[in-house]
Amino acid sequence: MPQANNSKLYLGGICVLMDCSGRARPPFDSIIDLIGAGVKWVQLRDKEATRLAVYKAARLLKELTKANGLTLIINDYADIAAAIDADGVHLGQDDLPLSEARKILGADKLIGISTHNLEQAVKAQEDGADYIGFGPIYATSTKKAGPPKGPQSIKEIRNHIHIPIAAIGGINEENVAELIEAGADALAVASAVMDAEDISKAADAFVTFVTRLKTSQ
Ligand code: 3NM
Repeated sequence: MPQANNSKLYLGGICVLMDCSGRARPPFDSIIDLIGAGVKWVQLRDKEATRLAVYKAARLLKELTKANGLTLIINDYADIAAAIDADGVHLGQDDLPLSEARKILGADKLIGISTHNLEQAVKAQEDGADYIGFGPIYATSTKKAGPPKGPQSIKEIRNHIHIPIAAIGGINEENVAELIEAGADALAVASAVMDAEDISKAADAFVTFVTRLKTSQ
């Protein structure tokens, strides 16, 4: 089971991006379903809400994730992650440099970085990231993320990266198997879960499927 080098937190399986940007459901609507389905890692991502709204949502999620043993990562905002004592922050290439986020969060918190090519992935690892996101693997409408790189890209990245790799972008139940086969530790998923009519059912299917794939590896 992949773990961050500085903690015992779980960094494998599926990471559900609780992406609230443009989605009608508030995060509290879905977190109970995700917990019930056995999801162990969530990331709060809202590119549209005010920082105050993100902070308030994060504070509530913290209570629920802590009580149920989930890893909670806050997208973009190291200060909010620190304020609510989240497990860590996920940074993009245009966010605060990792070294600055580390000053805010300290050595024990997780810092993940979105990467889109080998150079960025290696740099994130050298800078002390605890995991990388790598994508987009497939076409996605959740983010303007450039052309899809395909599952083969995970194989190439895996040869150079020893920290956990979360594949991201257009992931659904049909393509998880080839990504795990290619060497992804985790699958970061937004729309396939958050846009599902039944979040609980969609998340449960992912968890069951990914657990089966991982244990048969
Ligand atoms: N980052 P969905 S792709 C947030 O390539 C994000 O870094 C990406 O959403 C990257 O599962 C992406 O709906 C969107 O495709 C993921």
